[in-house]
Amino acid sequence: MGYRVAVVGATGAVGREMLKTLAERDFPVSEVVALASGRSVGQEVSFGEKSVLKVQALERFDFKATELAFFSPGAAVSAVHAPRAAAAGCVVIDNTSHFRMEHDVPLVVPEVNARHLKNFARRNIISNPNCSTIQMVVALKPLHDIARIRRVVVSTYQSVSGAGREAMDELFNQTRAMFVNDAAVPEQFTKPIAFNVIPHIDAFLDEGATKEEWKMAAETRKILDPDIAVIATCVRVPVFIGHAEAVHVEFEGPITEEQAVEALREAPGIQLVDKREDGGYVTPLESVGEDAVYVSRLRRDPTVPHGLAFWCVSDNLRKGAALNAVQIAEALHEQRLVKPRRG
Ligand code: 11C
Repeated sequence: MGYRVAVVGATGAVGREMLKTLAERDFPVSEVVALASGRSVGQEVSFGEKSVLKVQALERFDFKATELAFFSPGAAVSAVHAPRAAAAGCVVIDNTSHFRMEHDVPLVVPEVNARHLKNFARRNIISNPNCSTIQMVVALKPLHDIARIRRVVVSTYQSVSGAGREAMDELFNQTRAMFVNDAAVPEQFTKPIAFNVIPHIDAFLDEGATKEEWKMAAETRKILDPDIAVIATCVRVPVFIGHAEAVHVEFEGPITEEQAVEALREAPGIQLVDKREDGGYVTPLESVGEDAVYVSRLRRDPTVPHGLAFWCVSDNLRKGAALNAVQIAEALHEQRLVKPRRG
C-alpha cells in the first residue's frame, strides 16, 4: 500500500529532483502524478529509471484522491493551488516562500524541528524552508544544543540553480558567449553572472536587505530559536548547483572546538570534512547529488568571547529543496500523521 502523490511544478529543476528523490528513497507510493501549468502540460518527466509521466494541467486537477502533494511552482501559483489541494484533504508540502511565516503552517527541517510537524493539520500545509536556510540550520542545531547561539553572521555563495532552469541556461550561454566573443544580455540576473558574483538575491526590502537575506534570519528564528539574531549577505556565484556559506556564530556561553567537532560528527544530516590541509574541505561541485550538509573549516572566532566560524556546503536542489520535502513526508508517515487511504 502506498500514497497517491502529486508533484506540482514537475518540469522545474526542483520538481524533477523531487521525482528523482521520491523514486530513489522508495517512498511508499501507489501512484505519482506530475502537474504543471502552461507550456509544460503534455511534456514528459522521469520518475525513477523506468517510469515516464505525462505532465497534467494543475488548474484542472482535482486533489480529492491525492494524499500528499509536493509543490514547487512559483509562490503565486502555490498561493492559489496549495490551499485548494489542502481543502480537498491533500497534505501539501510547499517549497515556495508563500506560507512559511504563517503561524499555523509548520516550517520544518526534520533534523532540527520534526516536532513542529504535529501542528500541520489546521491548514494541511507544511512549508519547506529556503535552501540557504536549510543547510545553515542543520549545521547550527547541534552547536545550539551545546551553548545557546546569540548571533549569526553569514555570507552565502549561492548557485544559479536556486533561481531555476532558465538561470542555469543563462550561466551556460554567457560563459560560452565569452569564449566565442559573442554578447549574451542578462535576463534572469541584473548583471552578467559568468565570471562574476552578484550581491543580490530576490527583491530589495525597505531597509536595504534583500528578501533572501531577510528569509535566512526570519526562517532560522522560526525553525531553531526566536532569540537568535542573524545578519546575512546573500551572493549569487557562477556555480550551477551547490550553495556554500561562510558562517560566524556567537554563543552565549563557552564552547570548545572539540565539543563542536564531536557534536557535528554525531549530528544527523551532517558530514564533517575538515582536514586543515590543501583540499581538506568540501566545495559546491563535490556536494552535487549528495544528501549531506558538509561542514569544513571549523575554527574558533577570536573576535568575540564565545565564537566559532565554519564553512558549509550542500546541494541546494537536494537537501535544500527536494530531499528536505521528501524527508518531511517520511517523517509524517513514520509518525503516522498521514496514512495512505485504502481502496
Ligand atoms: C536562490 N534560495 O538561491 C533561492 C531559491 O525562497 O524558496 C529558493 C527561494 C525560496 O535563489
